[in-house]
Amino acid sequence: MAGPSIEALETGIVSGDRSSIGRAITLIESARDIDEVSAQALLARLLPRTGNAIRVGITGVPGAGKSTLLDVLGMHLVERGHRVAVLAVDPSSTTSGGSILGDKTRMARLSRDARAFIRPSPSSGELGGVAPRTRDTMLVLEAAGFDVIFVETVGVGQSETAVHGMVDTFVWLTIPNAGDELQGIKRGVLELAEIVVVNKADGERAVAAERARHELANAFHYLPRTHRDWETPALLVSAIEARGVEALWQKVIAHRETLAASGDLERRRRDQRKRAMWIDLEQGLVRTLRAHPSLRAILEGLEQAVIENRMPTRQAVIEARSKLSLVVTDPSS
Ligand SMILES: Nc1nc2c(ncn2[C@@H]2O[C@H](COP(=O)(O)OP(=O)(O)OP(=O)(O)O)[C@@H](O)[C@H]2O)c(=O)[nH]1
Ligand SMILES: [Mg+2]
Repeated sequence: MAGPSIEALETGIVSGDRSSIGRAITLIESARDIDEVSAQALLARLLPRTGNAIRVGITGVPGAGKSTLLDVLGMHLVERGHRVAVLAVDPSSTTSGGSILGDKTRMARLSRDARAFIRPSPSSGELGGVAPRTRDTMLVLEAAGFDVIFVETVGVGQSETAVHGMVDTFVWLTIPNAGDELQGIKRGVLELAEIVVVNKADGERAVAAERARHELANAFHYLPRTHRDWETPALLVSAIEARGVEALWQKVIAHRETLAASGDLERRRRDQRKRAMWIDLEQGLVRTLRAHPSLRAILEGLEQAVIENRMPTRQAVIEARSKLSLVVTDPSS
């Protein structure tokens, strides 16, 4: 991408210039190697200015009201002096194509507010590529002075785990329904949820919402804790009527203080960085292997042998690894 130098971008970002932020995110999301190198050089310079935001993940089934809630919560916070960013992690956004429009219309007020920044999911498709880019984008926004960052994801596949791996507090949003509330929870979410929120507690649904909240609060009382000093609370909100929003924010702050008090906030972030590096490296290594000129043919041969059932799967893996170690010790082979 021809454009301003890394130094100029850095200066622009630090002063909060939106077009510099936009350019940096474009670099981060680019699939070109040369842009990747520039993006990482930029991040390396920005790193000392990162880490100051309150990072919150929010997940829930499609239509639970995540974007609507973030619009009111985001406005609530900017009106109290915060600068708020909302990032989306949506591994399916390339196929559905609806996420950008949805985000802009559901966050109608926040998306027009100069104190806020909304970024839909990068359209690189696979979650493996989306999560590291969202993480990097978060760092750019922190360097630009955004002090509250929300990461919204629809609860499909591994997206919750990916988001949990980049935030301080993980919020699970649900809506009242007739049956057993716990049946609506995916197993993995039980262990991750640090705050549970029942949305749409308004109109005819108000009673069912309170019942759902009560059931969930009970359940989380008996479930293993996410942290020894924290019992996952269950709250009621109505995003449409902007009710329960300050109470939710107070819980976010309380959770963060609980983590910080024991040193676990810093430990969590250190651990997140470590994991992010290894996950990214593992995926990157496989891509490198597949593209390697002399390994490619060997891997394709092994793959074919496995497909045709001429070779056990693990034997193919063992052979691939021994060929790899030859390449590593003698790169010219
Ligand atoms: N009655 C009521 N409706 C709500 C409330 N919050 C959201 N909705 C409605 O629920 C629908 C979905 O809201 P969104 O905010 O787009 O939900 P989402 O969870 O972001 O959806 P995806 O991004 O598609 O996963 C919209 O029609 C909203 O108007 C609420 O508090 N009460
Ligand atoms: Mg949404």
